[in-house]
Amino acid sequence: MKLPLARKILDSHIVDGTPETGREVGLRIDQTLTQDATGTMAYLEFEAMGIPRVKTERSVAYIDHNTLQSGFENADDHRFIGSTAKKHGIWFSRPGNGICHQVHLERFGIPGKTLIGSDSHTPTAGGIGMLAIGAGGLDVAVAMGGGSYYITYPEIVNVRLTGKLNDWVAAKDVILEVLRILSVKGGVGKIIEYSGEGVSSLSVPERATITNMGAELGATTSIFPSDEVTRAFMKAEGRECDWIPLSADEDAVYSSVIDIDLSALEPMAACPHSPDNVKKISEIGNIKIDQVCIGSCTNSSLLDMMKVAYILKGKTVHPDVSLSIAPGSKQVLGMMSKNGSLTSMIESGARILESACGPCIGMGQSPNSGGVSLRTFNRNFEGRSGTKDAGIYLVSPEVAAASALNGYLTDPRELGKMPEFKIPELFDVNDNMIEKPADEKDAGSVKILKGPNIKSYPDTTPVPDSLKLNVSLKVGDNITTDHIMPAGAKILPLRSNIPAISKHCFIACDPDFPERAVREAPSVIVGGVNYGQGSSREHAALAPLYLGVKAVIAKSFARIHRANLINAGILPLELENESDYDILNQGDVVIINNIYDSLKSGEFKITTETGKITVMAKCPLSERMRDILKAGGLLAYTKSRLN
Ligand code: MIC
Ligand code: SF4
Repeated sequence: MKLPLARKILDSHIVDGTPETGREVGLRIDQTLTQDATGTMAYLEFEAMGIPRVKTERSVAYIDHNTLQSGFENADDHRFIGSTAKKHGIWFSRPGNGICHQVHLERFGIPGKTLIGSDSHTPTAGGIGMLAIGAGGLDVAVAMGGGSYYITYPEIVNVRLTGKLNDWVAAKDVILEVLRILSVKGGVGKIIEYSGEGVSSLSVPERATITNMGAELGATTSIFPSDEVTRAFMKAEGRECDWIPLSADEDAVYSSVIDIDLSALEPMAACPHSPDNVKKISEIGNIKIDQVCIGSCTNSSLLDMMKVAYILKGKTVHPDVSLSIAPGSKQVLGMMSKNGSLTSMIESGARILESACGPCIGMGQSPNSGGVSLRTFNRNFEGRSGTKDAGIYLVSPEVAAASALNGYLTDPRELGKMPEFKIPELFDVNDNMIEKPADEKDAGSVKILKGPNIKSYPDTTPVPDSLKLNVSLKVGDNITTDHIMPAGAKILPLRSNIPAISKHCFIACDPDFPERAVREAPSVIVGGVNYGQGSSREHAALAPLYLGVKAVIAKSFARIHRANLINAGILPLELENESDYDILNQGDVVIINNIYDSLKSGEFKITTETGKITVMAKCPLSERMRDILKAGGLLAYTKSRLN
């Protein structure tokens, strides 16, 4: 059979299971990455497994999310991660060095290798032909310890690109078009593989914008071939030796094909409050704006920054607009300062932020009440910016910069002909902010530095044979992990303290939930379609676990969150009949009997206490998943196997 590229990499890494769509397979993982907001928990889990040194080819710990230090917590977490990394064989990218995905692409990613990261935008590395997947922290901890990473063998969807982008139309518009076509749940169970003659016209950072935001499709990952463009990028990074050519077989067989003519695309925006609410700028019109934020792992490369600087040069940001810019890495920022881009930005009145996630995760720059903010980021979920009633539009850097000058949403094609932006053949490589781990012989003397806010992994219990549960919450469709476990400057410092962070669980939907859940424990949550979309944060499973949630009954689940629930020992039950959602209500009491038999058959019978209502739910589980649930979660399962 003629194979897609993703299949070639997947199949060469399978260590358990058979490559059939829908079946669970275990993959050998070559590289891992963590960021600080999920990393503390991942390293506590790694520590709990008692493995002295990582067994991967390369593991890297980044500090990029929790960089606002308004108390001791984040600084303590940075020191904990730095010392753990040093001891256990992990490379450490210090705060200030940049956003994990940008830096990983620059310095560590390798075509054809597998990478899992405790961040949903890990697929950014698919831009250089790496098979890069977002996962929960515990899955990353297991992979660091040499364990396999399990996924459902995905379908491979081919996006065939033809033509070439017109002036001022961007890679962001390509992924917005894919989101418009497929929606935020259209990628679940799929890998999106790009091919076609249009690929060669896209640079690596442009490809990475597309694979990055493929996370918003719910896809397992996205991938581009590794070609001469990839080679030039790796050479510019001084890593040509890591390059290999990779592509799909000619006439490879895909589960479906989407054709996109790059030359037919226009500048677009994802309107509030979902990344798939995509419209053309020309359709939305010249709405007045209050804020523009440029940066994030989606759009913070040197090319993006040079385009923005060109647009801003010699002009002033509109008086009604606050413009902030966060370059993606120290490498990008350094090169901008040398080529004058930074000067153009500063002189225009842009507020330059450190190279980190910043406003993307609500770490500062929350918009004014009811404000309209244009952002080059990847998520515009309600409230994520820190201002609940703000309207966030996701746009390209070109749209963002042109609009910041005008004070209203602007089609950048109004700027006329676009010059050619020449990216240097060699980048300024300086890894002075990446610390090597201690040699194995010296690792014993490295002390782990743990601050008082760092609490251990919560207790879990094996799933019992029957459960009587209060329905403590009922929510609607497309509930994001930002609803379940909000981020932002106030809550993020609690990521290493599950008892404290659980007090904020679901407060965006119902401020009384945390107290009620404790009072009514054990309990179950009822949800709609695509429950748990968005981030990989396992806190969206660990906080409910801590509050006594034993199961979630939903119409369907997002991939990473479903895995995180199972890893935490919580049952993810999918309604067989979506209309049964209407008959389950908050305040009901439900009984689930014969759970051990149901774990085997995958069929669960849920009855209300009165016996009047019975609904059926499915929960297809591999033998491994059943054992994880019976052990009380992946950590307990892994520990028992290591023993
Ligand atoms: C995000 O963009 O939502 C985050 C913050 O990067 C998350 C990880 C987290 O919650 O720490 C993600 O995408 O996985
Ligand atoms: Fe950071 Fe935002 Fe990227 Fe998440 S999406 S990794 S918060 S820049």
